[in-house]
Amino acid sequence: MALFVEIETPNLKYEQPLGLFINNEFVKGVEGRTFNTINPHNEQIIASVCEGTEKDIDIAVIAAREALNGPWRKLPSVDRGKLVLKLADLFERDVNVLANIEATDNGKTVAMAAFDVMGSAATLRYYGGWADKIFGQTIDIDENSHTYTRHEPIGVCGQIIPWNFPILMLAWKIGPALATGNTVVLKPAEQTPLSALYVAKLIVEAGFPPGVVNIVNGFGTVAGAAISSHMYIGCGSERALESRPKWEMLTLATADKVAFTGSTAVGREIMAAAAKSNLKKVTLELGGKSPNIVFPDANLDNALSWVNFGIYYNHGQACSAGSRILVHQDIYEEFLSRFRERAKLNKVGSPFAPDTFQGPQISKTQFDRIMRYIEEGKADGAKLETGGARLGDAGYYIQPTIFSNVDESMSIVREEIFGPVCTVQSFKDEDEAIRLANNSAYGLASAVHTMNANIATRVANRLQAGTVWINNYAMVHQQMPFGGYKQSGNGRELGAYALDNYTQVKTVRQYLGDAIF
Ligand code: TXE
Repeated sequence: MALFVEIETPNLKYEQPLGLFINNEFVKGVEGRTFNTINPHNEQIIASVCEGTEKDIDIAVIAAREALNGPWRKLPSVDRGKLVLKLADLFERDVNVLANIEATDNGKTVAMAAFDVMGSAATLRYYGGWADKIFGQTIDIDENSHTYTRHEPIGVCGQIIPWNFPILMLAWKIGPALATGNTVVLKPAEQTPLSALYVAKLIVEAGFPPGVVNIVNGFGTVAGAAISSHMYIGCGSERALESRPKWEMLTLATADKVAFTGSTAVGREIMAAAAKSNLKKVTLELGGKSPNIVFPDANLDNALSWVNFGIYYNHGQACSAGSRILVHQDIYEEFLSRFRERAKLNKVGSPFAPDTFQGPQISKTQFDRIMRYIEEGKADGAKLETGGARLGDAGYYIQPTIFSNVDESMSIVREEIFGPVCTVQSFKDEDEAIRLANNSAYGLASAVHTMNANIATRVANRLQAGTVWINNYAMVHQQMPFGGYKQSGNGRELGAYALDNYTQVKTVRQYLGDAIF
């Protein structure tokens, strides 16, 4: 098969790499397998890309290990930072191409995709700036001691990302990993393999040494599982290195990690695989069922806009989607009828039409899953306020959907639907709002809308969630840490906090006196 193909979108033509990206080269998989990626707008095949399997992961891990022990480790931190900054520049230069790839492969609008690309560039630039500002502490113990800490890279980092924000998740993952001196084996989601491969070209152009970033497309249960159970992302793979001398196996063995964004179910498997293999470090950014709370004194126009945006942006395919809307009983009826009208105004259609707000869902699997939840909601007795049906007969389009008359026994209230579907419930006071909001296995995000600063701060303090937005929703920024309470994961992405995910602390104590024993 060809390793490159020319792809034409409604706006431009570009050259799309199709291979696995290992050691700065595009290659075929060892087993020669390929898989198709589908355009969710028209259900047509866009391209056939190389599929990596266990053997390719092994090769990529060795490439990453050798880069780590070779040129990457020797590079001064300021030069490491320059490479990440250069990559950010290239993202911005190619924003148009990348946005067109995302719109075609993922189905999000070109405008939202461009926003993601610019956000990715900003993330890389933020972490590029950190590269030469990472240092430990000097610890005064006594006159005869010189004690200090070093914040060292963890090593080879496996990174497994989802399809809802393909390029943004890539930047969130590689930015802090590279800035802190790690090397990477990244597996994009099988639904959206294309933008990461284009980024691979930019990685070469930026001047990264071979092996620092490796990108292996493939399926979760094959390539993804090979990463999380890898003995050499961590230590000691017989399989990967059986032909190598023992001393080299030991040199190559350091404690590494896997970082994952995706479903809570797979997060559990990844943690178990890490535990069963070599206790590699694990960070997880998982699902959510985030509450969006509206008090009666809120600016209702603003609150409506944020509630609408909070659930329907990215077609409801956001881990932080505000899918449980809690409204004070005094404004419940008014809010619900205005929200219903507002949701109907959201333009659903082609990602390439300039006025589209909501594109198709990512895949047939996700489309079916969302429709199943809608049917379950109806069967459980929830009231369908608007939507609830497929739109058109080609592409995975679903109408913006609102359910009322729900309670916590229903799956549509408890489980992550990951589509343009939300529930609206009323509450009578602050305590009830908090009880409903926190009654979830998840704890990723939340929001409160009120003009009363005391209520806002009290509620923010009591919400069990990694992020609380006050009078806004989904405003994520590269400087703000993002991550989950409860079963929404562990570790924090973005901000200075993410540096901790990719460094380990070494303590060095030098004794300056004579022997004491
Ligand atoms: O996710 P998966 P899916 C949630 C959301 C959605 C549901 C299912 O609720 O409806 O998950 O989506 C890789 N070992 N989120 O099935 O399977 C897979 O190849 C290692 C929330 O698409 O979790 C892909 O790269 N890796 C979410 C990635 O995991 C495995 C974003 C995510 O896929 C693997 C996406 C395995 N055994 C879905 N199985 C968020 N937090 O934003 C799969 N993968």
